[in-house]
Amino acid sequence: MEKIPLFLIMALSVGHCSSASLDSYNITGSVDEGGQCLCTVILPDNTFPMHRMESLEISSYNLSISIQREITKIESYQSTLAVYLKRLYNLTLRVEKVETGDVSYTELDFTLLKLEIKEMESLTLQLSVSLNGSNTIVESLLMEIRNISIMVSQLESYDKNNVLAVRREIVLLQKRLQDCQKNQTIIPTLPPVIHGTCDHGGLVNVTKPFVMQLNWRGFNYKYGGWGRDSFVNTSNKNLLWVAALNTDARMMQVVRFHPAYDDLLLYKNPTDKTLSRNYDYSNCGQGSGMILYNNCLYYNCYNSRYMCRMNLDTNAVQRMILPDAVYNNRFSYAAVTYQDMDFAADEEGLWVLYSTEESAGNIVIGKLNVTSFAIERAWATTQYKPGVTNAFMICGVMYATRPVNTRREEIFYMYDTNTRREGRLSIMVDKMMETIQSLQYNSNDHKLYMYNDGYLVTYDVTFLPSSE
Ligand SMILES: [Ca+2]
Repeated sequence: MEKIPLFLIMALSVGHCSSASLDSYNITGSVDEGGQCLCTVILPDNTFPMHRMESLEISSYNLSISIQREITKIESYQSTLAVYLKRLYNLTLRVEKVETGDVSYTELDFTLLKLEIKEMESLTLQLSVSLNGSNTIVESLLMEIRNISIMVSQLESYDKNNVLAVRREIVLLQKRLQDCQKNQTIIPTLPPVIHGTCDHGGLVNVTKPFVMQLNWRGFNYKYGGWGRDSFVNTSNKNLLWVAALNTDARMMQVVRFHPAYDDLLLYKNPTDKTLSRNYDYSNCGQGSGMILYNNCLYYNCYNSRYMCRMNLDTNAVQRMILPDAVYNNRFSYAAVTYQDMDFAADEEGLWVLYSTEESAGNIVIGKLNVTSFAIERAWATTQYKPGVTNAFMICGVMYATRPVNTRREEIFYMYDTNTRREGRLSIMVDKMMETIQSLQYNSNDHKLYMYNDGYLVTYDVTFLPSSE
């Protein structure tokens, strides 16, 4: 091993060169002109491990290079991460927009979205591996990306439903067109009947359905009712109400109102009325038999034999027992639950259709006195309530429907409270979706309002001319 001399320059006091502590080593020393003491120390090999020092220096150098390399890598990842974070933020905004309904589903390119998400996910995974998976920011980013991916898939499945619904509508439209061409020569033009009057010979036909839109709570809210104020010549003809029940298909907890038709179509200017108060659900509604009549919403009070009436101006809720009426899904309509009470209104006033144990489940037609909020008269029919899908009143005549198939309904039964006569008839009603949750007539526009598996649908009715 080569001996390497080390030169130690010691700043010692002038003229004094101490060598006391270095006795054991070979030391030569001299004092220069400036009075500095210069010593040459030759260290033996076994005292200072020069070879280790050397290798340490080399390792340190290599380490600093690799650290520099890693730092550069992390810096580049950080800048890419910043770009992707920005992209993720944009994506979140877009998904939020879709969720809040600001853009239609079709405006969203799902394929592109999914690609972008996949790209981000792979980069984040790469990052996570290079950082030994210990970086919490990257972990949470990965989690966020996966959440957003799930969200997009859900939205896409909704969109598929939407596309399917539209396709079904197109098929029905084509069918309607064909029917229209076929029937063009058969249907005679009937004289118009003045709204709110009964100067006609009874119900003769129902037009094809007109689908307004989906209820505001979405596809999953299949139960409910909707319409306008059914009171003859109401002062609030433009007001529209939509009551989408909770997904338990039983409780009406919130009712939405729109001041005008355009608002309903665009889901604009809504007013929501919540019927529960601090976990008290007694004034909530039950079933889809509700109706708006003279600025009051009438419905079956939740979990009870009572009828509820909420004044829209004051929000006050009145309760009144419906004597002997069965409730809590005893005799609901076919295919729907909890519609033990079905409120109806026509040119003659307000009605409630229900059953009793005494009637053995057959429909009882009750005429309501709106002043006393009590039944002033009742008619027992021979029609079993669970045997019909829904019913409505026109000029004191109850009409009931039953399914023909999943796309068609038939108005097949009638009971005239004026003559106490019942009878059979056959008027076909096309439906958009399979189940009718609510069907009622409004004398102010001669329309039927149907809540059809969450869709809001109307029909125009036509009457026979007066027989006199
Ligand atoms: Ca009804």
